[in-house]
Order: sequence, then C-alpha cells, then structure tokens
Amino acid sequence: MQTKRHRRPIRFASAAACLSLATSSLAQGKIPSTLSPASTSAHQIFDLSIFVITITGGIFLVVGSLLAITLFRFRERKSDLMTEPAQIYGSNQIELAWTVIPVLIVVVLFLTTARIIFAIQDAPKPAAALDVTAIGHQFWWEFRYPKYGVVTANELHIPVSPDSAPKPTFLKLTSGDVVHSFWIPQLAGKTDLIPNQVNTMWIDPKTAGLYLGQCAQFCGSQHAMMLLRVYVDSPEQFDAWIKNQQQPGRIEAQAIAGRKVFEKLACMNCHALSGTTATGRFGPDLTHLMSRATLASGAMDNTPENLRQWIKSPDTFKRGALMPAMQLNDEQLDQVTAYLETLK
Ligand code: HEC
Ligand SMILES: [Cu+2]
Repeated sequence: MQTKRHRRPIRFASAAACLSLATSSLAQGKIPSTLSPASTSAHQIFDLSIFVITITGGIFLVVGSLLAITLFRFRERKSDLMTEPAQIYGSNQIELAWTVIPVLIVVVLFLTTARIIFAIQDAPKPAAALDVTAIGHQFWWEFRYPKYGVVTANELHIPVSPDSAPKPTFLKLTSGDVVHSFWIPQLAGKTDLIPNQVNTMWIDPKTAGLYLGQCAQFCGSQHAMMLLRVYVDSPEQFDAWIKNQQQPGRIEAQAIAGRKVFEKLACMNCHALSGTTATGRFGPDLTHLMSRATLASGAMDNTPENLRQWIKSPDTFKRGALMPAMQLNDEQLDQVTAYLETLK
C-alpha cells in the first residue's frame, strides 16, 4: 500500500511529461495529426469531425448534467422512509421523445457523413492532375510516375496545389503482397492497398513542406517501421526532382569497384538500378538512393554509417525486414557503400 501511494506522483509526473512532449511535438508537426489539415479532403474530414463532436458533446453534457442533478437531488437522506417509492409505468410522450430525437440525430450524422464521403470520392479529376501509382510491400512503399517514367520508394514527391493553380495528385493504390493502408493524416483519410485491386484517392496540399504518414494496416512484423514521407514541392522544385530522377544511375570513377561488387552479388535480383543490369523489383529502386533522407521506409536517417550497417545486417534497424544479411566482407561493404553514396 505504502509503496503504491509513493509511486503515484511519479507516474503522474511521467504521464504529464509524455503529454507535454506529445503536444510540443504535435505543434512542431513531428507527429502527424488529423487536427491540422492541409488539403481539401483533410479539411472536409476535420470539419465533419468537429460537427460530430459538437453534437455528441452536447448530448454528453445534457445526459451528464441530468445524471448529476438526479444523483444529487435524490441521494439517500436520514429522513427517508425505507419503503418502495411509487411505481410509474408507461409515458407515451417521454418514450416518443427519446425514440424520435435520437433517430433524428443519427439521420443527420449519417447524411452529413455520406455527403462528405461522396464529395471526396466523386471529385472530378482536372486535366492538370498528376498521376502516381503507389504499391505497398512488406515493409516499404513503391511509387511510380507513369507519365515521367520515374520509379522511387518511400518518399513521395508531389507538387503543391494552391487554390490559384490547383494541381492535385491522384493516386492509384495497390499491393504486391498483403493488405497495407496509406495514411497521411494531414492530407487525407486512410485508403487500403489490396493485392489484385486498385483503389484510388487524391490529395491537394495547399502549402509546401514535409508531411509524415504511416502504414495504417497491420501487415507483418515491421508494420510499425513502414513510415511514409510526402514532400510537397514548389513547381520548380518538383520539376527539378523529376528531371533528376529521370537520369540513369551515376557512374563515377572512384565507385567502379563498388559497382562491380553490387553487380556480382544477388543485390540485382531484388533491386533495380537504371544504368546497370539490375532490374529486380522485390526491393526499392536504388537509382537515386541519395535523393532520399531516410533508408528502409523511415527506419533510419540516410547516412553512410547507417547505410553500411544496413547492408551488413538489416536486422540492426528492422528485425524481420525481407532483405537478407548478404555476408559481405569489410572491403566489399566499404566499396558497395561508397558506390551507393554516389547515387545522387
Ligand atoms: C532478397 C532480396 C534482396 C536482396 C538480395 C538485397 N536486398 Fe536490399 N532490400 C530488399 C528489401 C525487401 C528492402 C526493403 C526493406 C524494408 O524497408 O523493409 C531492401 C532495402 C535496401 C536498401 C534501402 C533502400 C531504401 O530505399 O531505403 C538498400 C540500400 C539495399 N537494400 C541495398 C542492398 C544491397 C547493396 C544488396 C546486395 C549486397 C541488397 N540490398 C540485397 C531486398 C533485398
Ligand atoms: Cu504495411
């Protein structure tokens, strides 16, 4: 008993610390939140949730206050005669009221929700829209830009879509293995990626910047490390990014040895790298690996040390990732890392 009582303030303090950490991270945009919408559909969903919370909050206040008043007014008193109170059966008025009012409330909530769902799903696709295909894999994302012949992974680049010159991105979503779910809370609701089926969604971020997301469907052991980064670029930045992605992989003199190691080993069976003979599609496209800020779907920062350690032993960062440790010796590791580091 004693020890329990002592622990309580500590627990309370740590809970408060967590809460303040969470709210400050939220303010800095580190934790993705549906409460700071940044695109049309996210705004519609946010407004709808405020509407629903207002109505349900009102119901909570009415029911809660009636309950509190009843508990107080009819509490046990010394003067109470301990006999059974008068029993009253049936009141058409009251029963009608508590049936009709909730039904009306549910109908209103249903209709407003349905209206928003259809408004988002049936939004017409403007000619200026960008098409991207997103494919979920255990445990990473593949992004294809069919019009530009670009394939990349984990970090999606799209142009900003201001009201003055809308350029929404329309996504086709599917999966290479199990069910995943594409979720960037600030930009749209969740949409599942299902094998042998194509789902669609669209996003039109109003301001440039980095938006974080996450696979929102349990898809295996490393589901939690299937993070998403969406870079919303200015039109110039986006064009420059596309141009760079369209280039074949760089070949620099000092990286020839590493490139040979890469081509000699089984890396090629799983990874594509344009400009080489590697065309594997089981793992991420590595042609412009250095244009990404993170490795392995946000599992770690893209630094030379992390890259070397990843190739040596993917389990260090992502236990159960579907890339095997390739048993390279130190020299090969250094050479491959040096080569991959040139892939800007
Ligand atoms: C059996 C298939 C397979 C082989 C062989 C393989 N990889 Fe991978 N690799 C993967 C998969 C799958 C991922 C994604 C892992 C994840 O994020 O969960 C990956 C991820 C990576 C990444 C991170 C890519 C990114 O965009 O973040 C690098 C770098 C990489 N592999 C390099 C190599 C090198 C170098 C070799 C050869 C020495 C190699 N891989 C061999 C399957 C493979
Ligand atoms: Cu997933």
